[in-house]
Amino acid sequence: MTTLPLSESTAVSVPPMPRRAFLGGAVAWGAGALAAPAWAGEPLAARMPVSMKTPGGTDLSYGQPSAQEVSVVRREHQEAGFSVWRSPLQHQRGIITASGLHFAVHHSGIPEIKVDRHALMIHGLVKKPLQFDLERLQRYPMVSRIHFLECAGNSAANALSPFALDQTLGEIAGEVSCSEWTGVPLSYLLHEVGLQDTARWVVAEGADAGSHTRSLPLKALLQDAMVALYQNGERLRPSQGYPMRLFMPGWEGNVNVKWLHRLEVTDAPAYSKDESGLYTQVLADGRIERFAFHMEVKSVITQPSGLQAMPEPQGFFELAGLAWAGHGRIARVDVSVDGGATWAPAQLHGPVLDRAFTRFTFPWRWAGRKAVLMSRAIDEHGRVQPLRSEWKRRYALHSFNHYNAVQSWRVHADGRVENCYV
Ligand SMILES: Nc1nc2c(c(=O)[nH]1)N[C@H]1C(S)=C(S)[C@@H](COP(=O)(O)O)O[C@H]1N2
Ligand SMILES: [Mo]
Repeated sequence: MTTLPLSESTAVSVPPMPRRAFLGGAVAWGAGALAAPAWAGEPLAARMPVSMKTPGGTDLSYGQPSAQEVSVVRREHQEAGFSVWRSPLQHQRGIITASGLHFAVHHSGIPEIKVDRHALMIHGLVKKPLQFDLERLQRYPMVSRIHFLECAGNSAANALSPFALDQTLGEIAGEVSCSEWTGVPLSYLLHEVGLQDTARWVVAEGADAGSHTRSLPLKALLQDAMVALYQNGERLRPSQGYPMRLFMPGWEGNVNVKWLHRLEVTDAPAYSKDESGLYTQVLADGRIERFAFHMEVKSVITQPSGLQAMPEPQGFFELAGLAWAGHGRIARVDVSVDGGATWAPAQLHGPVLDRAFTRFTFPWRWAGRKAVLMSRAIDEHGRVQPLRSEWKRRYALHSFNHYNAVQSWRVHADGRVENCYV
């Protein structure tokens, strides 16, 4: 046996925190933040945590978050008979949403699907209709991609309510999440069934009680769609469409049909109930927008955010947030701490992925006075997140889908943080 030489014998120096984290000076920590601990001077043995004195407990066969994190949960809202579970984005750090916290929208509840009795049928303007059960799909080559998913109606209250509701970020804008999705590109399956010359659209239907149905243009599906089987490395959760869902990166949530069981290739849209009503919207000039699939460029400051409190009466605070865009990558996020009077670029943290959450931070020295925090994302094509007033000018008074306006947080002098309109 040979022993490896210890190579770490030279002095080690600690790299400094990034300069820009200090806003050109020393960090103004609040009083007490760096005070000496109460036990300073005690012998080491006296400070041994209780947990080191007895053997620990057992683990679970499927892991759970710490019991002390019970407040980090989705909350259900019933809306027009739909069940909407919003993700607590104010607790998310990093670009992947924990699967158990992924937002969910169920129009007719979660169907109980027996995987051995479920199959995806592809028929219509095809040469050879086929059925694909999970076992069969499993044998196709798969791709993995990290993408956000956002409900068209996310942030609807900010669009509709004449005054800003005093709620958490999750309650206001928690109908968006980001996961790694793994599945079979739809083009492989469409290749297998063969398309007829007149094929232009695909009508996707879910196996739930309301038979959730959307028509999608074939050309875009061939480029980007997958039949997703896995989310964050494990089989889809029932909430996300177990055992299979359609996934179309960057497009409004409702086209990502869960519990997918039928794709009918057609020459025209089906004009199904929801796509003729709910998922159309009235513009300010009275025209109606339909089949507006892409979700627009958007960002939110996650920390601090609605109903949170600043941890110190004043001092250094790193603002953190998430940005995403349905047309591609995030190019820049600007932050304002003075209600939009001045803006400065935030730091983007990699990886900056196509149609995925991108994390950003912004160093701020809070003076302990009233402030309004805002973030404005810009995508790689130069699309800029609008102000609320700009968004409202584009749409009719009662339109609420595709709301992507800048989210503003008022920080009160006492440290309370509250949703506000600018
Ligand atoms: N079959 C089926 N698919 C569905 C829905 C549904 O109710 N039934 N809801 C849609 C809506 S409105 C949204 S926003 C997304 C939400 O996906 P998630 O629940 O996985 O977050 O699923 C879509 N797919
Ligand atoms: Mo949705």
